[in-house]
Amino acid sequence: MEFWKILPLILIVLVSGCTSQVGGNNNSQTNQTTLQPPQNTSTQPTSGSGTLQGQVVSPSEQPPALPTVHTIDITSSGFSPSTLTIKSGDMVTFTNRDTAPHWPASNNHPTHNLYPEKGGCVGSKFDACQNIAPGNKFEFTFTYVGNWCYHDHLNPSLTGCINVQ
Ligand SMILES: [Cu+2]
Repeated sequence: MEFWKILPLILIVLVSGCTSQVGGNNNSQTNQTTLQPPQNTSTQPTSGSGTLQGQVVSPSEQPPALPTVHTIDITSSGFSPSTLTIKSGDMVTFTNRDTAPHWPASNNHPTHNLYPEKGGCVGSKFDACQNIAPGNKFEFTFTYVGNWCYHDHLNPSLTGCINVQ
């Protein structure tokens, strides 16, 4: 009779033992879960500072990425304006407003080698290298600092100068 009284106690001890083991596993998982948030917290400030650094870098890169476009009209009387001051990296668009073709090109005629950037059809790359028909444009970006004069290759008496600073 005493064994039947002790058996429930034994079962309770066994069950509580299993429960304590499961609880122990839960506690260990809880400890692991508790360790992760500090890692995430330490990661968030790092990504935040990275975003701040990106914001600091991009404004310093924007000014060179925004070149100014200047327009020079070509008429039968020549280039207008005939003298223009720009900054290095700016683009100049030569627009033919005449009824006849024109051909902007770096001085000096006919070698066209005053502007130092190579790669043109004759000398300098600052050269339309063809007739610009009425209404059409010739675009060129100036990167070399200096006073670069040019002419109309079809009528060399028409001249102008671009001062690149
Ligand atoms: Cu020429």
